[in-house]
Parts: sequence; structure tokens; C-alpha cells
Amino acid sequence: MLDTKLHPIMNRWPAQFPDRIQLYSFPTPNGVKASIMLEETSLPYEAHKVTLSDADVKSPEFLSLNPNNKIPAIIDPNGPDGEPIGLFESGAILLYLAEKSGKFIGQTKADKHRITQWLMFQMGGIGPMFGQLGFFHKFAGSEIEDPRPRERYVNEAKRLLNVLNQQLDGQDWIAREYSIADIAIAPWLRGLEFYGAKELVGWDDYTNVTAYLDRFLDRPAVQTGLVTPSRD
Ligand SMILES: N[C@@H](CCC(=O)N[C@@H](CS)C(=O)NCC(=O)O)C(=O)O
Repeated sequence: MLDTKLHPIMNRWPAQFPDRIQLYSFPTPNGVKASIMLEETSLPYEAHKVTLSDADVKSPEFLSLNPNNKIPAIIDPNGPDGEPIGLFESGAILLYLAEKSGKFIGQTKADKHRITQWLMFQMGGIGPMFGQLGFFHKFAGSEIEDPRPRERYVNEAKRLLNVLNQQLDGQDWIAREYSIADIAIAPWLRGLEFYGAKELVGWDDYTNVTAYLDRFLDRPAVQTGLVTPSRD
């Protein structure tokens, strides 16, 4: 194992336990995917708070790990072949931790591909579309007079919720058994509340989805992951 103290990010966010997975994150829908997965797998880790301010995500130390200036990111000091590995993009982190732990990625190759399919559905669909909905409904975009951008993302969010609602008919989890697809999707459903957009998308009509989110939030690992690292 290489000396992880050599990574520049550790000058700004020092590791107390350099033999553990280092998580650089903030409790947002993308950030908590990594902390929930680490909690669910019981892999030893140390969490560092990296806020969304430019002073953190655009600092040279953070950019040395993720040139795309976004949380979450990890360093595993004991990666493939015992060598350290740094990773960003929450979907890549979930796949990596699933492979490392052998958990939440299904039992068969076919399961694995179905779970990956729903993970990508979140990464390419729910995440970007709900994120834009938040921008045009709650944040700076809400001041734009042209109603079309907001309408577009409201309609797209509804369409995606409908796809989820159908998929969850008669099953508890998105790819039947609990998996990284759920760890990716459910935090974004909770995000609709933060955006004040639940009524706007007709949340209560998606009864399979609302029950699914409650089921997810009941899990102890999820409850811990949602507040890791602490915002304080
Ligand atoms: N596709 C990326 C998106 C990550 C992302 O958008 N992170 C946001 C917080 S949820 C962020 O760090 N924003 C800071 C910025 O854009 O400056 C992933 O899934 O990891």
C-alpha cells in the first residue's frame, strides 16, 4: 500500500485513519449515495466535509482528486492490486464499492446488468432532470419569466416518476432486491421535498414511489448516511 499522505487533497483534509477509505462529500442527493453505500457495506471509512462553495470544490487540493469540481469523491488506500485509487462520479463510486464488498450488485451477471441499467437511469435521467427542476423552481432559474424551462423539467420529472411507479408495482426495490440502484435513486426522490417541488409533480399520486421512499428511509444505514459528513 502506498503512503496516502502523498495525495495533495490530504494537505487540506488530513486523514486521521489513512488505512481507511477516505470520503470527500457533503450531504446532498449525490453526496449521500457514497456515504449510504459505505454505511450499508460496513467498509471502514473516514468522512471529510467538502462544501459546495468554490473555496472547497474548486480548491487546488480538491481538484487534484476531482478535476470536475463536484462531490462526492473517494480515495481507497487499498484499491485494486493493493494500490491506492481515487474516484469521482457517484455512479462509479457505487459500482466500485459494490465490486469491492460484493454487496448490492445482485447474485447473477444478469442481475448485475439490470442493476447497472437502473443506476444509469438515475445518473442520466433522474439526477440531471430533477436537478434542473430545482434550479428553475427554487433557485436562480425561478426568476426567469419564460415558463418553458420550468415546464419542461416538471414534465420530465413527472414522466420519470411514472416510470419508477410502474417498475415498483408489486416489488419493494427497483431491481427486485435492494441494490446500488436504490441507493442512487431514492436520495433524489427525497430531494424533491428540498426543492419544494412535491406538489408541483403530483407526488402523492405515485403511491408505489412514496411507499418505496419510506421503505428506504427506514433503513438504519440510510439514516446515518444521510447525515454524513455532518453539515456542521
Ligand atoms: N454526476 C456527478 C454530479 C455530482 C454533483 O452534481 N455534485 C454537486 C452536489 S450534489 C456539486 O458538487 N456541486 C458543486 C459545484 O458544481 O460547484 C455525480 O453523480 O457524482
